[in-house]
Amino acid sequence: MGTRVETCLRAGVAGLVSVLAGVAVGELVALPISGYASPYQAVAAFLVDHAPAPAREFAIDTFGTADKTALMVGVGAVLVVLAVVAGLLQSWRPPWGLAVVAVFAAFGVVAAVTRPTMEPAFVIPPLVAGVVSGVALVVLCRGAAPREEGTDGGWSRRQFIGAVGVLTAVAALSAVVARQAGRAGDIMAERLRLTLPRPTSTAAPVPAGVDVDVDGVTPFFSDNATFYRIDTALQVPRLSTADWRLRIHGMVDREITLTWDDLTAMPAIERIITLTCVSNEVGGDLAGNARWLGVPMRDILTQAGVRTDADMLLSTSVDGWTSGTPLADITDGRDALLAIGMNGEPLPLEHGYPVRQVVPGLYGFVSACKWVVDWEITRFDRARAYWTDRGWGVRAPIKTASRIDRPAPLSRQPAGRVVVAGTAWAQHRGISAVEVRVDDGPWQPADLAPQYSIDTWRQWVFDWDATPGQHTVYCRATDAAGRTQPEQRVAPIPDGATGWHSRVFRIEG
Ligand SMILES: Nc1nc2c(c(=O)[nH]1)N[C@H]1C(S)=C(S)[C@@H](COP(=O)(O)O)O[C@H]1N2
Ligand SMILES: [Mo]
Repeated sequence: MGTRVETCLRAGVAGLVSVLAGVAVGELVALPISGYASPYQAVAAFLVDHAPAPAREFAIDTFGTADKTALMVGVGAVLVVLAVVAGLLQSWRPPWGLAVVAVFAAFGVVAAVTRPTMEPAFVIPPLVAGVVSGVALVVLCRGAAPREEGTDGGWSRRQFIGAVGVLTAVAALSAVVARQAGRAGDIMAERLRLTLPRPTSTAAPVPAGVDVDVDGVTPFFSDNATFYRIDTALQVPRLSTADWRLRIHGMVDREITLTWDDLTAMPAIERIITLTCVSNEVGGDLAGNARWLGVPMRDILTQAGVRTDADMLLSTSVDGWTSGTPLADITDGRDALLAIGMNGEPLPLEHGYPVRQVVPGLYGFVSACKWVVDWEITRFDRARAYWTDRGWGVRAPIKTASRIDRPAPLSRQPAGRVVVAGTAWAQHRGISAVEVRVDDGPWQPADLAPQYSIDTWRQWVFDWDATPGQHTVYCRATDAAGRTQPEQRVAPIPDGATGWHSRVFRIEG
């Protein structure tokens, strides 16, 4: 090979691998900062924002829905050309190659700081990318000049190829890791962009007073951020709407597979439903109430045509967890939902994004499958679910529960009026009464907040005329069928705790 050609080749390759390694390391550094800190994406987004309208329209017309991919490829192509140019310049007119890299890094910084989602740390990845590219470029170009008779400094061909190999490995490894980990950020970004369908039936209006006007009572609505979370997932599944499928099979007339578009094309309803975990001890807080948006599960079962001898829905999540739900509880008219929205947003990732089940009246472990991807219509005498295999119950309707939320346990209160208040639930039956007992005294009725629906919890308040000394206060609820919580303490396993909740208070004299 002619020395001149080889020199050009070496310079170009030096520029290319230096810049690619720098960019890949920059992407890697962006990961822990934020899902929006990618300098590559920032540059692409910056170009979109600042492109003249005709150019943008041309791109959309030409590439259609592939315009984003086209943009990313385009940015990559420009980067490759500039990298080669930087290598050539740095070899013959140093430090002009370095200057090209510096300009490009500066552009990355500008793009990063003008993002609407900007955080100060966003400047770090493009700076790191610039430094890595620059150092690699200087070192590699110094070695790029082939060793000639009478000159010094250049590397042997073997040395040069070795250095290029190392940088290529750095670039490839960083790119792979960044891409894998970036998926998580992609799903979060997808969730933020997602628009949910409008419900064809909205939840009944929430009457004033469902939240009693007393501090320290669990609010009627639980926030998505603080909603209790229970699952076996070590790593929250990352399932995009594009990848989501629900396969419905087993004892059905027709096997069907729903996509996200199929599901969101079906009429969705919005309902307020209180979810509860069977693992609650007496007085436990593993319960939450949210406004859910979803497609009635029975509508989907109807599409598939359930055979009459089936009695169980075995649902499987993308990470392999299973729940077994009585088909009767899904088809009896209650609002069992294949949910896609929670409190006006797409489901949070930890709560089952993009699709989960919510069945009023049943504990979560037999009904509330998150990240659900598979429905097998089967029979209880043929199939078992995750927790059933580990000693928990098979059918588990939620047991009536009531809890004292305030005052705090063991708190000191002045004698006189002490407001005791809390929450009670008996989903899909409803709460008809809550009573309070002080020490060995008589049971006295508490005031109930309005009942939103039989599927939601209900707050209660009791005005206690407290006398000095230490007192134990008990509560118990009665469901709409007239059954009062039993005193007998039973552990959560296998199908839910029973017993009265109590708290001890010191009343000052
Ligand atoms: N995929 C999956 N779904 C699951 C679980 C799980 O471990 N994996 N746990 C269930 C249990 S025991 C409960 S109580 C509810 C809790 O739902 P949340 O975390 O949204 O409050 O999810 C149910 N759905
Ligand atoms: Mo649970």
